[in-house]
Amino acid sequence: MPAIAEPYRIKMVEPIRMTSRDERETAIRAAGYNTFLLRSDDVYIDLLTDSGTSAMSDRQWSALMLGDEAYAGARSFDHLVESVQESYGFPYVCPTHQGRGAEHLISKILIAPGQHVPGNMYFTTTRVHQELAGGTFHDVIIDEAHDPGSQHPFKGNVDLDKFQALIDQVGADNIAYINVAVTVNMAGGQPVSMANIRAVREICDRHGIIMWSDATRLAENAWFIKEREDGYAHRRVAEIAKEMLSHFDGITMSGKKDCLVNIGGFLAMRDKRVLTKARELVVVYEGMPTYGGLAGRDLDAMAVGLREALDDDYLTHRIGQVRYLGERLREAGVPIVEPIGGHAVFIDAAAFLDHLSQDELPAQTLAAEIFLDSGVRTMERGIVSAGRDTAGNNRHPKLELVRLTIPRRVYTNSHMDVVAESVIRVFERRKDIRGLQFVYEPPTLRFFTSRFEPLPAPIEETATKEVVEPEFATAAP
Ligand code: PLI
Repeated sequence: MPAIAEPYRIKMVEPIRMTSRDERETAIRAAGYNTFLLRSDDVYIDLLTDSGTSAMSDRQWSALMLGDEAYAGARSFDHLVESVQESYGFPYVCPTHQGRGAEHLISKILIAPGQHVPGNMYFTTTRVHQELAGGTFHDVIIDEAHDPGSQHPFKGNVDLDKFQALIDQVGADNIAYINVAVTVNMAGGQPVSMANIRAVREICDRHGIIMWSDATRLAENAWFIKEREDGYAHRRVAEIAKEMLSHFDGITMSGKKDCLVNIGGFLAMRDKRVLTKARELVVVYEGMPTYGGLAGRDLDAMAVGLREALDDDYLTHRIGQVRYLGERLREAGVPIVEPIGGHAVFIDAAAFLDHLSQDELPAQTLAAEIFLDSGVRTMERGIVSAGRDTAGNNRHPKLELVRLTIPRRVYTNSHMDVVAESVIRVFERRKDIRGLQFVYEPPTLRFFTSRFEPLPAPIEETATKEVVEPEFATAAP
């Protein structure tokens, strides 16, 4: 495989700071061992998320300067609508401040309390909005998605039997809609095949079920179809993406990923009645229907970014960089989710720290340890992210992962080398790592703001310590 360089030149740089081990210890303690609560200035390489962290192009910065900041009827809105119509094929668009704003509105529009919402694995904010609207989420992803080692090329696929079984069980009328995410974030950035999308559409048509997509990473999904699905190798990603979206009634979009902007989102749909309802709600929760909580300049930057994200060369480099990091880790024996996904490398924290139980929070612990080692910030995607069920019990997801998420167009492969070396160092001393416990837990989306502390050392270890370091006892106040 020939080397692939960044398909862009760097025009502006942002300095980042290296820190000492002492500084990192102070920082992670102050953050309650939660990487979400670290200050960005204390982070060396930030792989917390690919959301809103992209570098914009010169064309996007130019578009920003042309933003129309009129309160109503801004031409920036027209630019976004034109871009969505041309690239995604939906006639109607309702902007929102970001993806979860769109999820909030569509959940309120489509879900009647007591209804069911199948989806190909949950996403945190999506499920919360479905539940707040009175819906019950059902995971209908294929079993392979829950197996970090499975090499299935489309681990994001909907399991058609599970979907049909749910219809048989609750009745099509009690299904608000099906939400198909492309790609599936929580499964490791895994794609859905075109054949699967078509098959889901057929079931929906047979039963009169509405079919929406969380299209947040649709460009990356389309690239995987080009790479892996028969008949698509010679098509442009932009065409594949449009074909994918042609099967859906509508999409929720977090522009912060595959529209290459730092803030923004929208709903796009075919049904004018849904647009009318979205417009009724958007004025209450977000802003006027032509800006939806965004500045005109944000709409313009998004209109340009969503086209750029569908470029074949950009995507080949983007997904190639994620793969570069993943392959370095795999070669060193670090357990990762395979195949390597589109936006991130996911470490299998349960296998990495196999001496910890899931209740000792292996992924949260590993994210804190990687930060301590090198200042690289990653994210927990396991028991902490899964939260509690409606009865208040901890959910125990099958996947207990740490996500190394690569921002778009931001880092080079030299950064990826630093990250790989750090993870490998932590892997080599993994047996010495102890777990964490909660000291503060908010009622919803707990991963954002929970605080933790290290679990106490086992009795025998404490006893040994007291013998070796007796001054501990005397130094105490
Ligand atoms: O962060 P928002 O509100 O713009 O988008 C919410 C959202 C919806 N769907 C999916 C698949 C997401 O990944 C997503 C946000 N993801 C974040 C913030 C992430 O770090 O992955």
